[in-house]
Amino acid sequence: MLDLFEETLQPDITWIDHWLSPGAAFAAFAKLMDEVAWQQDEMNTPAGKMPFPRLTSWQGDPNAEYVYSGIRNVPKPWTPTVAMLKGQAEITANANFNSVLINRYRTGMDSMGWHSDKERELGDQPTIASVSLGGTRTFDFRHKKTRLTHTLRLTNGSLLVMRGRTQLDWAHRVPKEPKTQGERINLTFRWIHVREGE
Ligand SMILES: O=C(O)CCC(=O)C(=O)O
Ligand SMILES: [Mn+2]
Repeated sequence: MLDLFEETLQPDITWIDHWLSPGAAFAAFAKLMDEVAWQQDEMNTPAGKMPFPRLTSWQGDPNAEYVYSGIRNVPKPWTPTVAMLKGQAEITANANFNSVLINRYRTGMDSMGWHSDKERELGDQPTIASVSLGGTRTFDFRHKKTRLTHTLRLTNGSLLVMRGRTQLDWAHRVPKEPKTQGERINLTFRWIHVREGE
């Protein structure tokens, strides 16, 4: 039955352009470049360890631990600009967040491959608020069964809220765009369910 309604399939999202004014967005971008402890993490591939094609940092409440590449990680404490954006995102998304993954795309050759945010700690139907700052990048959704795709352009100061079945039914990515100039920072605010007694 699914394919009869293919053209109406939509991820459960809200995208707000100009969520921050251009001035506020560029000010936040400049502060984050400075205050975030950027890391160059590595992934395991059949060819050995490779650097991720982006810089990353996790911040959050001290108990909001997450498992990433099989390793249990404690997030770094909230820095002022990240805490300010978290408060604003919580109001707009009408949700609470205790953790954020911050990604820095240094050029159009930095990227994030197809994935969905489905770590066990997030639960089945997480609300995730994604703030974009700096250069505009393409963001693709692909339906897991039909392969139908939807494309957004995530602009400076925009907010994308993903909720409901979005992570269950859709994958998403930020593809490489060799012609794109300009750095971009993205923050995905999440709620990590704390595992008691482990
Ligand atoms: O950079 C983006 O817009 C997406 C980041 C993302 O998907 C993630 O952090 O899981
Ligand atoms: Mn994601």
